[in-house]
Amino acid sequence: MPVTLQFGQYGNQLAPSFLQHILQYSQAPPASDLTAYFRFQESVRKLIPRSVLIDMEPKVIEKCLVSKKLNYQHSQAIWRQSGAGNNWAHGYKNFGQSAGSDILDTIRKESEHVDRNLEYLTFSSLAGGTGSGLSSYVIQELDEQKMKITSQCILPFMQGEINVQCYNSILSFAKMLEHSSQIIPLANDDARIIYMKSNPTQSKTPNFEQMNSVIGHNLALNMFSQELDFNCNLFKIWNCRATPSVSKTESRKLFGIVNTVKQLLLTGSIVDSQMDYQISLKNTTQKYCTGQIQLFGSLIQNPKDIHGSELQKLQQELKDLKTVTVQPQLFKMQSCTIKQMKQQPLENCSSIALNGMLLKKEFETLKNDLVQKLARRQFLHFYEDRGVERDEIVDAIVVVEQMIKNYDEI
Ligand SMILES: Nc1nc2c(ncn2[C@@H]2O[C@H](COP(=O)(O)OP(=O)(O)OP(=O)(O)O)[C@@H](O)[C@H]2O)c(=O)[nH]1
Ligand SMILES: [Mg+2]
Repeated sequence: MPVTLQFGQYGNQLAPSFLQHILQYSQAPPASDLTAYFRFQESVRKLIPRSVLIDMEPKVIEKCLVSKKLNYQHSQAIWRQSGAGNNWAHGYKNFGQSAGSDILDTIRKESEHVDRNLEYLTFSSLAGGTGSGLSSYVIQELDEQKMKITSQCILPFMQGEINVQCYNSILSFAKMLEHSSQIIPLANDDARIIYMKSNPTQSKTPNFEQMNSVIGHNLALNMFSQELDFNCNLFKIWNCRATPSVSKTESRKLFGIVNTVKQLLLTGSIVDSQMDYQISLKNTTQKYCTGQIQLFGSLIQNPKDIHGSELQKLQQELKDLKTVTVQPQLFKMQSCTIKQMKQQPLENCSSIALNGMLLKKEFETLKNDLVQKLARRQFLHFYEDRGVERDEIVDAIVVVEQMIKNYDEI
């Protein structure tokens, strides 16, 4: 049962969207057990999230606390008066030291409400200061207590966002690789693409709230009724996909969903519209360790239905994919489970969690940028001034390089 830890601006803006989608999908008939992410608090007679809200500036947390949508309690929140100014070292070293014990205390109190299978689900951005740095501190401490941690993080826009984003992202991600059991990275560029492709009439770029509704839907569909569980130290990275990619209520045919799932696997695409349908098993280059696919919908229950046979076809094809012998033999999936679900959060939909390195290009860009900046000692003093030495940064680069190599060698 996960306690949700919301770090920094991203964590405290995204987690409410995720939890609201969990509520919405869990209430689809037949109602599934809500207690994973929520608990009933007798004193207020309300369902409240099993969450801890952490930020070093007050603005975003105040918004969470006054919102009536999720009933967050003041006792679940820890904040200070000014943030970490996009500096991982400030979050990790300074705030870790000054606020760390208060934060761990609040986490401990929330955890006391969990009576079985205590674990943690963290939300943070990689590029900021508080979320990236302070979450590194906290997951390190929780790992020392042998806790299971799943970390969801957002990669920055690759163009022109924060000039030290390569430092913060690589330092923060390396800590996740070291201390979390599994990581669910998503990219802001991808969230923007999904939103824009799904809303072709809107010409303006989406704001964070709109992007968070895309991410919240995706994560909730993947996580409201299944546990991502691979438990392998070398391969910790899950890429979540959803079809439909945005939470629309329009009815879809299962036949279309099954085909879309197949093409999402073959292309590695993040969005289910305008995929490249030229890509087939013969010319794909995707490699996965494993995958977990859930198909939701009423039609699945009738095996005689034409859609039922489509489903069997997908199952057969996925089985074939595991032992595929086509040339060039590039597509690889060592194992994959497909679950058919009776719940119906939306009318026929699917969640797809793929253990693979689908964000390789983005991580390589961040890593190479950091290597170059470090060689010129550019921005290094921001980190050294706060007690993070060059060697610690080099170690983080090596950890991320090793992760990329592990996936290359599948
Ligand atoms: N998708 C999405 N990205 C966000 C949101 N808020 C911030 N980001 C991204 O997160 C990164 C900045 O990190 P923040 O979470 O704002 O930073 P913080 O943890 O509050 O840390 P400091 O403000 O530096 O103390 C950038 O890459 C932003 O694009 C959000 O609500 N949604
Ligand atoms: Mg902030």
